[in-house]
Amino acid sequence: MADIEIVLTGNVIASAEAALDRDFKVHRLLDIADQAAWLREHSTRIRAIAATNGLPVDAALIAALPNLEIIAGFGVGYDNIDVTEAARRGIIVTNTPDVLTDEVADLTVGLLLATVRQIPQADRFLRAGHWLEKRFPFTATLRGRTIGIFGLGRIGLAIAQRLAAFGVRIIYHNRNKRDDVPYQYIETLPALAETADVLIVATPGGANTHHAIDAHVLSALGPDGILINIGRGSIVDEAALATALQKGIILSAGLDVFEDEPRVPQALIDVENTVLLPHVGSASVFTRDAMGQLMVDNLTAWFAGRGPLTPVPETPVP
Ligand code: NAP
Ligand code: 8YV
Repeated sequence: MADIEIVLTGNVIASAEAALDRDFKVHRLLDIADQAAWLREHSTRIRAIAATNGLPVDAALIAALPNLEIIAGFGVGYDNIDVTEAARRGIIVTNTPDVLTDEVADLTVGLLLATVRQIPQADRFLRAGHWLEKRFPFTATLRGRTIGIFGLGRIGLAIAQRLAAFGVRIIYHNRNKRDDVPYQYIETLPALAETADVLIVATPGGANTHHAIDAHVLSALGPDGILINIGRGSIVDEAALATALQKGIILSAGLDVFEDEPRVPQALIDVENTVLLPHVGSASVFTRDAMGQLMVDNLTAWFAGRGPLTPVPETPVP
């Protein structure tokens, strides 16, 4: 299949780039200065896109590639891919579910503990020499908290299972109640925020969840409330969040994702009551290798006539 030509939209882990180079003729969009001119000349030869998260595969790019068969995403979230347009044209979209679930859930628990017990703030305090002068202030606690999970899917459930060991109460909201979990279902997101005092966001991004965490939800979470977002930045109204943190409408926030990555609003950086991570939920070598392997396996399976391994629900196997 080395003669099959594909486009790679950005950077993926080296092991995946090497596998793509071994199995396909890869054109790297980032290396092409005049992409429009390049697409006019080469578009008919491209049969697949290997799509890195964050860089859009929009309707225009899909339309520019008339012989496109499959878009293989590097990541479980695919809000960067115009999946409606792909489905309309009969193009398969794949993602990388399951192989990253545990890694992201581990990171979420770490981010929650770091936020509630102010671990990065305490580290900064010690490094600055302040311990020689005074003690670090007492922090909030996880004890007695109710954790509300917005998006009890693969990752949300793995977070819940980990947090169960901490002896906290867990409740959740999805569009659909699950019959296979022991956690209480809450009918609406505002009611989830009202009942919980930690709100963990683990839904996909995209139009359905855009700014779902708004001023109203933050107000419902309350002055002892903690927001943790590992879903997508677009789910949170960042301006409303900054105001809520500045005014004590909520206590603190731990964020791994932002609306305009890698740009982070200065207001979220300036406040002390945030823990901010550069979208590292799945970013271990082990897990990125597994994600890259699954992305490549989807492409090789498709071109070997075995169908895609992990198509997204919107573009099921024909
Ligand atoms: P998943 O298994 O599809 O779970 C998504 C959950 O969100 C489902 O339970 C779904 O339930 C719920 N949901 C979807 N839309 C909703 C809406 N509008 N309102 C309420 N609930 C909604 O996906 P996953 O594998 O757990 O991944 C979840 C997301 O995590 C990804 O899409 C990605 O954005 C993010 N992620 C982030 C990182 C990181 O590095 N920070 C890494 C991996 C993934 P219903 O369908 O019943 O609503
Ligand atoms: C990665 C992610 O950051 O899988 C996702 O949806 O957000 C993360 O695992 C991303 O996919 C890598 O670019």
